[in-house]
Amino acid sequence: MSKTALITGISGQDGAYLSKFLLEKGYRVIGGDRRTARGSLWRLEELGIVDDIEITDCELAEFTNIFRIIEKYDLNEVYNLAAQSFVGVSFEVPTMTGDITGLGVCRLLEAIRQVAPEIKFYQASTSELFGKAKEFPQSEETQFHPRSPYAVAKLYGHWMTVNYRESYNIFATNGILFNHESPLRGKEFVTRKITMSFARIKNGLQDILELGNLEPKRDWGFAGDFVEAMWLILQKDQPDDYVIATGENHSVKEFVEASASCIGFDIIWEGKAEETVGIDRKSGKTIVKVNPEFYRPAEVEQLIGDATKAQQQLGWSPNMSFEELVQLMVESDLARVKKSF
Ligand code: NAP
Ligand code: F7E
Repeated sequence: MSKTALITGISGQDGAYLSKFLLEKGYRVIGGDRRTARGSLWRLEELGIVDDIEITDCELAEFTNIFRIIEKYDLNEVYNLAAQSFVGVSFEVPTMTGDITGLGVCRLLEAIRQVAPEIKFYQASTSELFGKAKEFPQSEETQFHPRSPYAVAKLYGHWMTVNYRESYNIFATNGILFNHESPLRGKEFVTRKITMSFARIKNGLQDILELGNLEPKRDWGFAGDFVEAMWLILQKDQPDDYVIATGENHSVKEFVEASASCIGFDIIWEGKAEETVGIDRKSGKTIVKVNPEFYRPAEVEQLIGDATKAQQQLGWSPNMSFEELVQLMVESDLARVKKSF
């Protein structure tokens, strides 16, 4: 018997990769998409799976809507990937972020508790919970210190998931995922902003890439690898929480340098901190400039994950290296830009 899964946030990066993964496993995939802001399903189109998914209205701000979905479908698994997921924006819309990214989790869990408590639930938790990290690398045992309205909202979602597991015996789990990127990453996130801007600069469509703080370090993996961990977490006999990470980190500056090198630029840096510019050695042109407008009110300086538990208990480890990821994203954006001519 094939299983049925609901994925909230179907239009996002992870929604696309997870759908593809589950469809290949023979799942019936119900994709939650919010009607109030229906945008494009371009990611599902790019993966060639848009016609294989049953799209349903799913607005995380609306309890009645969530309740109806849980009642309507005979679901085995729910993957809650929907969120206001952009950390930078969360400082501008803190209450909305709390409502969707935080309370939205409670609405889903409560609907599951009342309607179908046998459903297995996955919450998209995040390394941002570690924020001003207390130890390196971060594991399931590391204390949390969130540094943004987004992270605070995710902290609520994380603990509500634990609470519904402990209070009502629901199979509720958290995947504490470190940053994962891909050619399907939103352009507001720094990795895609870099690869798309360089592809445009290379083709004469843009002069300069403006960035914020170049020093923060992130543990960047490939989204296609990370969605497998989400599924593995729900296949265990007992519900639990897992850190999912590569165990290697790089600064934003290093991501810029690696992308530049893939595309044929050779960056030399001049100036310090907010005055920094990146000059292409070959053309002599300034192609990167720090703009303090992109700095955050509170920064997460450095994250690096310890995924030993996932490795030992789920048999999960990442396949794609940092260098391969950068190359994949650069090549994909170059191809997109060329196609647009
Ligand atoms: P994403 O591309 O930003 O996708 C977010 C999804 O949430 C989109 O489909 C969006 O729909 C939907 N959404 C936003 N507000 C909603 C609402 N009010 N009701 C229903 N749906 C709503 O994020 P992602 O990178 O795929 O990440 C998936 C999840 O993992 C998110 O919860 C994120 O916070 C979390 N996470 C991500 C990472 C990472 O590195 N990617 C790491 C750890 C955790 P629209 O298209 O309509 O906006
Ligand atoms: O920023 C710095 C920025 O927005 C990474 C989300 O998926 O991963 C993501 O959150 C770093 C930060 O991702 C720019 O200050 C510099 O230090 O790509 P980002 P994020 O904040 O790490 C976590 C795990 C999630 O859970 C989130 O949902 O890059 N940075 N200059 C910049 N960042 C952006 N976006 N734009 C810049 O121009």
